[in-house]
Amino acid sequence: MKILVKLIIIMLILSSIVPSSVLGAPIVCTFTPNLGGTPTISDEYPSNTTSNIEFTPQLSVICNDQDGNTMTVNWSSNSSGEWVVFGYNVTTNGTIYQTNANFSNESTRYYWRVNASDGTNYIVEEYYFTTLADLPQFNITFAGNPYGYGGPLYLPPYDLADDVKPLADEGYYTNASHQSVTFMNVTVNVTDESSDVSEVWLHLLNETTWENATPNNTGYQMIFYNNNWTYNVTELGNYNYSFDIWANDTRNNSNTTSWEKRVGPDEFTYYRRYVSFGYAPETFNYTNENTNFYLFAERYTTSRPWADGLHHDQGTDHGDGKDTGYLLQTLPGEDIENISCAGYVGALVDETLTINQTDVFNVYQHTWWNGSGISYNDELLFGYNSTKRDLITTLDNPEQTSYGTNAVSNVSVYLEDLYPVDNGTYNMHLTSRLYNSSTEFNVTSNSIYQLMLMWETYNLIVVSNRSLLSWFIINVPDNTTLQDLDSDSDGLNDYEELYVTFTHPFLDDTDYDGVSDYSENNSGSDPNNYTDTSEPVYGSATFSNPYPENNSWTNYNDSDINITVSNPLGEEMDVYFYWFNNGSLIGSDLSVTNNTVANITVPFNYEFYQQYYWNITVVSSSYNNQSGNWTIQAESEHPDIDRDYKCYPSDLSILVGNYMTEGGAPRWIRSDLNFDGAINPQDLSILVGHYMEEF
Ligand SMILES: [Ca+2]
Ligand SMILES: [Ca+2]
Ligand SMILES: [Ca+2]
Ligand SMILES: [Ca+2]
Repeated sequence: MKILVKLIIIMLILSSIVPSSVLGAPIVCTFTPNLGGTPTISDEYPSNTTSNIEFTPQLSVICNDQDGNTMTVNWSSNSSGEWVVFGYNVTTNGTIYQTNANFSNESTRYYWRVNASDGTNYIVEEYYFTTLADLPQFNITFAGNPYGYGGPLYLPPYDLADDVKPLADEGYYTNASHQSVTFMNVTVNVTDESSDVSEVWLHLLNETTWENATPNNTGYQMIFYNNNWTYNVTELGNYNYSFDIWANDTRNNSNTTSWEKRVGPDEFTYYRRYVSFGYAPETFNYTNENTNFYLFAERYTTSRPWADGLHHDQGTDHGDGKDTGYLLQTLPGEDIENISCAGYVGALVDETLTINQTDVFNVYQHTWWNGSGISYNDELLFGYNSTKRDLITTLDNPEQTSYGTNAVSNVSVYLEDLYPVDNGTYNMHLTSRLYNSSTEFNVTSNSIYQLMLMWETYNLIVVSNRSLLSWFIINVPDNTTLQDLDSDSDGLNDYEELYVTFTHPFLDDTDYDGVSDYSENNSGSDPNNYTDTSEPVYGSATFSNPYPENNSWTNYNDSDINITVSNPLGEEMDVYFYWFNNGSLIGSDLSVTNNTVANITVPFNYEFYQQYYWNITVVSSSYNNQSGNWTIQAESEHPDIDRDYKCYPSDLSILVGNYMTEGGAPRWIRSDLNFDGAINPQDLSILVGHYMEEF
């Protein structure tokens, strides 16, 4: 070092007194005068502020000195808690390198400095970078039944742009769905940026209890290939299930994720998904009423609480998110359910329905609507998606025939908070008709989500509440069958309701105005317009099949009186039984179902050969009908005896014969009877006399 310093001093002295051109070439090669230029530092790696840098990277910079002087370079970092030099270079112009063993933690920001000096001038540059996250990352690509047909229309939105809504694989479970099967298959893709994934486990949540939290439980199976782990979870009970995935990497870093639903593209808020197993599947059956569906709205917007509120992961809506609804098997209440859009609206069958494979051959539509650009005569497009990928095609080419194209009722009603039009009074129109499907279409518990009914027109509003009731019936039977049914016992048969009055065959007051469909139809008010009512016009309650039959003979101790009672409104009835002679009440049978038997018991035995007259009064909320009277004539204990009040020998033989066959109780053997084992004529007279005396 001392020799070098002396040499530099000598050179400096020489350079100050000798022109450089005089100096020999060997000296020029080893001596660079410092003319005041400052070193520069550039092209650092990792670039300042960058992220996802691998651990302990090789740091580098390019040092340049304007005068070409040799530079001394110090590298320092504060990774140990204070600024400490960790590297040293002596360099001429060019790239230099160092590493720092401390720069080895994941997701950590490291600051580093480079100080380059040419002996006179120096420069310091400070940088930072962030190491990569070395946690296993998850993508749950499937959770469902890979052998099941169907699945939700869309996958979870995750980080995709709002317009990109990929379709789910067949069998994918939508959130909160009910399944008849008792298993699920889960496939998850696990990646790790800097090391290999070593372990992946499924943790199952059964309602509120974590199960199978230890690896390799026999309750499920794990298959590994590439970066996809597939679990077959079997033998699940009738509960709500969810799950977590947990993974570890070879650096012993672990991470976990849950089966969740993201509630919006702009808000990183999630809630846990679940699926329910073991539900007994229903079969669509018109007479069970389980083919009836009512329209409900489900809001989903870009903001909470409605962001992606749909079970099937449609994602968020650009606008107010009122263009999709649900079809549920429950009646709506007073609140107006409305779906609306400038383009089209649709409604999906409830995901909680579990059904057997069912062919859909027609759908009956009864919807209240308003469209600013259409008239009553415009047909509303309507259809289903035969497979989820055919949804748009099917909508563009609805296969339908209709019973009518005119609105069958119109109601002017004030509605709040409607889109796209503001609050106001709307003329709502009712279209009610049957669509036949010419294309075979069947649904199962897992494809029920695909059954979507849609209308495509401009600025359409479709509403429903208990008075403006919008409903659908899947698989309406043929007309002959309908004509034999009055499912709601309102006096109109189901054919009349669907195709004549356009009322609900399972509701006796479709528009919920307090007057029955039958009565409105009879009196001329609109059974679909809750603002149009009239005084009820009732028919009469009717009675049939009185027992005992009128003017018939009956046994003295037959205490039963009954009669079949009916009324056209199908109401329950209280039936009172009276003795016609004096008007005294015999008894009553209350809350008798329409078209069934009302029954009482007479509290005494009839007198022989007397006539009794009785009648009934039928009372319900709509009826107070009194019958004429019927006659009961009481006869003897033995109805095959001639009833002329005289005893003939033939009667005696019948009497004795009956007596002898009645069971031979000891009481019949009187002490004055000379009973020697054979029946003599005097025995008969005693027997008959005894018989006659007994009453
Ligand atoms: Ca009816
Ligand atoms: Ca009805
Ligand atoms: Ca009514
Ligand atoms: Ca009405």
